[in-house]
Amino acid sequence: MEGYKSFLFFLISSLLLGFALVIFVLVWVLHYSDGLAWNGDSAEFNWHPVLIITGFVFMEGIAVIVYRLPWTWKCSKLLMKFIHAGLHLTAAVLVIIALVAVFDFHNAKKIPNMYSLHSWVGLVVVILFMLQIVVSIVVFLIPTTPVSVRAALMPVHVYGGLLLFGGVIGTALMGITEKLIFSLKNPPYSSLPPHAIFVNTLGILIVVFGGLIIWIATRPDWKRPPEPTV
Ligand code: ASC
Repeated sequence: MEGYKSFLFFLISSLLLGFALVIFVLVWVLHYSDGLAWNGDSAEFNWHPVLIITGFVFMEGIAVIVYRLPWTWKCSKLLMKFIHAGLHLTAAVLVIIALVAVFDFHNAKKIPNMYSLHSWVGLVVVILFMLQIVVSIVVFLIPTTPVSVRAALMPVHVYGGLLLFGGVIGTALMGITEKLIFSLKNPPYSSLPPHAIFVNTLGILIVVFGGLIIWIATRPDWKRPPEPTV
């Protein structure tokens, strides 16, 4: 593999950053906010950022680059497909729970649903993500799908996956911003209290994580070597 050391640097950086994202969101909700519970209150809302960042940012990021880990190249392509799909499906479950948490919290508090740009873009991303999963299982996992169809759809699958991953990151940044504006009143967000600095930093780390994952996923030299289609 060309540039193995550089690959390892990007991989280890993105793994460390991914874990840091999960720690940051947990510190945000457990230390700066009202913790985690399923009680129709702010602690229930807090599942939303925790599950989105764990599932839709970190787990998805790993799912995107899982074929590129050189020590998996001796594993069968089919096994790697199951791991790739399994990470996406697990992320999908976390995302659904994250959405239920936010709707349930809004309804309990009589807060309107689906008015913000965050919610509009987020819903489109979630719907397209679910569509990508269903289409990809049919096209790439069901053995009877002709190779010509797989080959035609592969660029759309790769582009769609990266577009969705970028969409998740943009949506997460909007969600973080609106949550800070809503929740920081005294002292306000504009006075930049430690809570705001901490969560702004989380937003920056999400962008850097996304940048690393997209870099790893788009280096042609780091692709899994081709083999007969499974
Ligand atoms: C697959 C698979 C590939 C591609 C290829 C078409 O399902 O394992 O390597 O699709 O056959 O691009």
